[in-house]
Amino acid sequence: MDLAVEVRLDPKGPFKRDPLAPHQMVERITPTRDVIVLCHLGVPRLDAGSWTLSIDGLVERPLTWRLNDLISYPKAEIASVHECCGSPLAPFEPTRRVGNVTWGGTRLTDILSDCRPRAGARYVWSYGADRGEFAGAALDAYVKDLPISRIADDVLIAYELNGAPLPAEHGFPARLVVPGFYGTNSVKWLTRLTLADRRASGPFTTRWYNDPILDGAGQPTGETTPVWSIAPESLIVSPAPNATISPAVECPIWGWAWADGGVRNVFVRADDPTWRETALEPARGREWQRFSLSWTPRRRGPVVLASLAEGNGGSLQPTSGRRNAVAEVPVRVA
Ligand SMILES: Nc1nc2c(c(=O)[nH]1)N[C@H]1C(S)=C(S)[C@@H](COP(=O)(O)O)O[C@H]1N2
Ligand SMILES: [Mo]
Repeated sequence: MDLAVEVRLDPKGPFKRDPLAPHQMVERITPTRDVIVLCHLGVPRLDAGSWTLSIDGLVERPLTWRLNDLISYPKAEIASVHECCGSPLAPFEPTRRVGNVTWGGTRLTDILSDCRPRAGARYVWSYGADRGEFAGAALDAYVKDLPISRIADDVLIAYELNGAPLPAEHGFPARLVVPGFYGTNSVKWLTRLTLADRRASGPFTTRWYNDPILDGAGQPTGETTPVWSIAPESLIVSPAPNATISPAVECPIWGWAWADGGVRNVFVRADDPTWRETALEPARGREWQRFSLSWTPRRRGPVVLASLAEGNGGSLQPTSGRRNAVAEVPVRVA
């Protein structure tokens, strides 16, 4: 019989930290105190000495690691955009809960190869130690999944955020990090991974976090797609909303853009309807990319600035109706 160890949650119930406003996102690496926090069920307080991570399911050799075992593997460091896709109950609402952080940890491929995955394994299910109630559903654990093909890249079991041990609210002592996927997939307080031939069956992988696929006319096709890859997105850091800009003087407009797979163009709209191409730095790993444009306002009055990213695959940020919709920044030329 399993000895059910009671997990202490503090707080018990949903807990979050709101992101910086876009005009405050001036740093390339978001300081830990400003990184978004999203906990659906509460914050488990886990003891590093007794924490374990088990891998089971479609493997030749199920294994369990303690934190010291995990740390003894070569440490990988990855800087990556970290973005919440917003509430699963309002999946199309843009929230811009985003930052760019560095993670340190053990590559999932390194520990997984010790378990010798079986040929039929197609998905990795990941379990968090948190449990409780979400939107009326009672949950034994927070469970997500990802396609096994993804982990060849850079999926980590992270034990560091921005060079320091993970704070409790970010998943202490260790969490999954799936760079390029929305934050919801990066399971915190990770205790178990199961290799399977199908997607996980819990509400966070079936009922929520599946977007309807729309047809060319924007009508639902009846099909859904998992909320995995981060869609192209951008935001203007400067100027700030409601700034006053001098006419006929050069005004630098700059911001960040990102997407799973990187961004190849960012366009900015200022005081005429054209989308102007900006100077965009090349993608560096999975970090967000800086874009800039020098704009000289030609007329006085209110102007609404906006930026639009184009992913490397060619898909454009939509102007409205989706979580990655174009954001507008109203300013005044005077
Ligand atoms: N175990 C567990 N992992 C979780 C969550 C959770 O509620 N429980 N929330 C997810 C969501 S929705 C997001 S956006 C990210 C946020 O990570 P952060 O709080 O470290 O920024 O964690 C994900 N991992
Ligand atoms: Mo999230």
